[in-house]
Amino acid sequence: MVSTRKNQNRLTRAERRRFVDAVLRLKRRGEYDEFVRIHIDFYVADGERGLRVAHMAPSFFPWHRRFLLDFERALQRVDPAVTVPYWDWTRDRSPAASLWGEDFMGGDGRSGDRQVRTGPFAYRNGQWTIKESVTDGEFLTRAFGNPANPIDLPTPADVERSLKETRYDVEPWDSTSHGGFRNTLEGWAPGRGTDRWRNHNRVHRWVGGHMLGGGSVNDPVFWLNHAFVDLLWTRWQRRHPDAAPYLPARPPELGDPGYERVVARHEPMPPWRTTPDEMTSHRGSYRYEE
Ligand code: CU1
Ligand code: CU1
Repeated sequence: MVSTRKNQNRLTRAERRRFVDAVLRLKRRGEYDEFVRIHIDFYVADGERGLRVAHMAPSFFPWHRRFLLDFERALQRVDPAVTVPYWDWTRDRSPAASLWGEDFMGGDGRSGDRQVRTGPFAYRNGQWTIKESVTDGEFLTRAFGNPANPIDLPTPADVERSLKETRYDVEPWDSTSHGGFRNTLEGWAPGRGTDRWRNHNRVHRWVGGHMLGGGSVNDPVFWLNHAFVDLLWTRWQRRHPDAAPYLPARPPELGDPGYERVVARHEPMPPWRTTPDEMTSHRGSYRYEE
């Protein structure tokens, strides 16, 4: 069955409640924390050794597509009508947006310890204890707008610059790749200050708290951000139908900095056997209501 992913701002009250309830059910069963663990384990940066499959790499998009599909299927085992909504952060830019309502994601963290105090994922409401994390603390944290060094969410123009890129990715296939859709949308940029975080990365930075780094799945808004990132991949493909859908086509050779560090089009993406090529289209699994 092909399911439909909707813009979070168009969900009915009942749809919001069912999404939240399904997430809370997975949390109670321990399944949610398995997703958190996988993401932490696969958070490998340029400077570290080994295969980089999830971030700072060409397979950023297909890896997260598979990751979201697994999560969506877990949600649907709890409630078959639920899908992962997307958050278009170029439009819903305010901390007052319904996204952050008491009945959905809850709001910002308080000053001081940055603890989220409202909504279903506030520790004090009894259903959301952080178990798998790279930092200490049992409560979910957020710091909207990065108060120590203020930033805004990415704009439509920021996304447009990325969608205009004619190549999927470019050498050296990491966070220093200059140009290409993948790195400009994943959002690693050179320089200093807040300009270093673009698009996808800037959203993690704007939400702050747990959304920074490997433990970001602890904040359920992670899924809504990545559903939009996934939709933007689809839009890029639509815009560039003649471009190679994924690069590199073949594994980088010995002597290349990408050798045994990045996944080529027909190689498996751990922890699965799925290849980027198999994730290039989502037509058989879900569609986006735009
Ligand atoms: Cu990620
Ligand atoms: Cu992310």
